[in-house]
Amino acid sequence: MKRVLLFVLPILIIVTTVFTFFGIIQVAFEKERLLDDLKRKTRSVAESMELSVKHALLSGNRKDANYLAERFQARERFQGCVIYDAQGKVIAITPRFESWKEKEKPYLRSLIEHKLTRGEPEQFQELSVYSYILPILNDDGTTLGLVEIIHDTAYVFTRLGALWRGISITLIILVVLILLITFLIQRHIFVTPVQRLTEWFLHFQKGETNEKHPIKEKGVLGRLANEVEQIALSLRVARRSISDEAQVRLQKEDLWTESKLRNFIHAKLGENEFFVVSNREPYMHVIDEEMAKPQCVRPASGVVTALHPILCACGGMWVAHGSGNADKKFVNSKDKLGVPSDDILYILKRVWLNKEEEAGYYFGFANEGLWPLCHITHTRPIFRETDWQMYKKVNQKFADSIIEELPTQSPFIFIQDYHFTLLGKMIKERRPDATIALFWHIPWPNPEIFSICPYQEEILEGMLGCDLIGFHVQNHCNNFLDTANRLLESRVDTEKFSVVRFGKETFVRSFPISVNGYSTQTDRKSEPLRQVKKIKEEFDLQDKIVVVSVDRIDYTKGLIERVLAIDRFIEKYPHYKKKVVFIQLAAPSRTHIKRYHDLISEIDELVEKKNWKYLEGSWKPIIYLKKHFSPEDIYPYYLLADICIVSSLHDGMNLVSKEYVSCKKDLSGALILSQFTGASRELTGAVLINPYSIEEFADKIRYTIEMPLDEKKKRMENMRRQVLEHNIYRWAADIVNELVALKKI
Ligand code: ADQ
Repeated sequence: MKRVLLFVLPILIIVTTVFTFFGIIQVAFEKERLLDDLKRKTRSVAESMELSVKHALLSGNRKDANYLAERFQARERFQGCVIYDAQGKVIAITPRFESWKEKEKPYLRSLIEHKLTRGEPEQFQELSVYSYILPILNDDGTTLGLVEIIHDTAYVFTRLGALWRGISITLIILVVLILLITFLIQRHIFVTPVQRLTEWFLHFQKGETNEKHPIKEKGVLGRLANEVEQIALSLRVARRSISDEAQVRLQKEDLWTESKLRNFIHAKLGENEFFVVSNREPYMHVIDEEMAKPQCVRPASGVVTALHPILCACGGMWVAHGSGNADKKFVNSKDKLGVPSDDILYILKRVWLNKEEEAGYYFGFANEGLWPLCHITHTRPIFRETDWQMYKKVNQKFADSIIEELPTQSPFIFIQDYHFTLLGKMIKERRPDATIALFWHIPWPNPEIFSICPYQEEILEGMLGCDLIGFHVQNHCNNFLDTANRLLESRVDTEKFSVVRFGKETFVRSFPISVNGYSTQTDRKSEPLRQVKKIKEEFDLQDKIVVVSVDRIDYTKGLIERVLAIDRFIEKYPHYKKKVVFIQLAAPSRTHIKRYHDLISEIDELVEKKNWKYLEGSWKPIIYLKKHFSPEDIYPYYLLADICIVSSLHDGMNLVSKEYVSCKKDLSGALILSQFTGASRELTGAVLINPYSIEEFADKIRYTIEMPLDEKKKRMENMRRQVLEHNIYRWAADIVNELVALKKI
């Protein structure tokens, strides 16, 4: 409709202007004609009365004069007659014009004297009238008196009004006709053929043959369709051959690499497109307060760390919350952008949330409710009805945003984490052909703990809309199956590891997430070593044992326990004073939540207190670097760390431990790892700790420092093998493989 208007608007403007112009001319002519007509009529009435008035004046009979004037009272149109004597005095007047007498008429004397006629428009009360005065002459040429005929001119304007109405109605009819005809023409020559073409493309995309749905268009559009058909066919052939080649190459390579995953995805998914949905976006545009210009940053998030290399490998679309304060400046009209900006590999679609939505869905329900519910850290989950309503609304918003992107052929959607428990069901209801997997990046609690959630049923139902649910470790899978079994009317198949509800089956599997071999993230090999040197000089680390930790500031990561253990370690083994330095890289996160806000102050105070306690010269035990680092900035810290400590109180996997291990190509370094991380199941070469046991933790620090070099090497070798063989590409491939096997895409 917009296009029709755009096309027809200039025509309408021209037609209306021309019509109005001619209308004005026509009305002006008509006015002239009617007024002339009126004047003529008035004059002839006056002349027709001349003789009768002359007799009345000569006889001096007022009765006759009154009779003549009163005859006008009954006339249909508003008319009147006034008879004057030779002095200009009124001797008879039509009663409806009685007050006309009071009107000053300085011209009467001159008319009488010079025997002149006068015809002029006049005003009578609110009326416009035309007055015509004729002198009545005696036979000897002297003036006996005057007769005045007054005629209302209103009917002229009524006629003109009617004329305007007629012109306007004709114009409206004309405009409507032009619109209608244009609409029909454009429908016939443009919309219908394009609709037919679109339909044909849809059938073509689904691979339906040309005999069943031939191209009906002739002429230019027909030729266009033929060209597109050729291109589409070549694309399809190219894809098929890529997928065949991929199958062959897959069989040759052992270790999972970016290119192997790309081949694998092409081979397995063929033409099915790949979509990832997460709350956190892989790239944020933020305006730095100091620099005052937008910067592109990679958020500190395990989910982003894991998923980004996969999207780089196989393309597709990542749908996420646009949370950067300058994000809107970098998207196109469909809220999308290609990333990474210097070498575009996939599409990022940003979904916008207002403050209330973000507060209720993200900070409220997801991070004050589900996050503490799933992590056993003794932080009480908070469930507010308003947060839950916002959480549902935002899930629906994401569902709508994804559905409008889905292609006709069964797409593959990979949902991330506890922010989107309802998304699987919402998408499945509208696109049952979509294959949906959900990966749960945090732990899943046992049924007793989960049952405190007031919305347990809707959450489980939402998750079971997916075809596959993945957890890091088998224990979380078992907890989920127990939860579905106990809290929902469903059948759990313990052989197939699936949940069946109302005939819909959802498979539950463990897929331990990993990293992509962290060292490959920077191209210039000399740069990190230069950075290592710089950091060592800056913090005076030359002859020190360096222990590094890298975390988001979160109560699940055990930062407080770590500082207490460091304190105990120095207290118990004081000969390590000035010999060991603990570096903590800490990125503030979820700072709008009070618990996180308080935690930041608590850590600040504790670090300050402990550093003060042991301060000796320029040495202090803890170097606390509270900010967000880019992966390239973290890398040199991993390189220089003799030990890395991960002391989470509860963690789905923990990628920092795997990043550290994958950086240690020379097999140097050692890992102290909490037994409550998913990673502790795989990284058996780590020194395991219970972060709640400060005494044991402190001892394990000493134990690791004093561990013989050979043993350290062996342990590191063992952990590196595990991480390299089970890297992030393998993780993605395992999930896709499982889905293909389950769904037979
Ligand atoms: P997270 O809780 O975010 O992830 P984690 O797995 O340790 O935890 O990943 C954190 C990521 O952020 C790492 O890539 C790390 O390098 C980065 N990071 C940490 N501190 C940083 C800093 N100061 N500056 C910049 N970057 C920093 C969730 C679950 C985990 C699970 C992952 C992936 O809680 O259990 O391992 O998802 O599934």
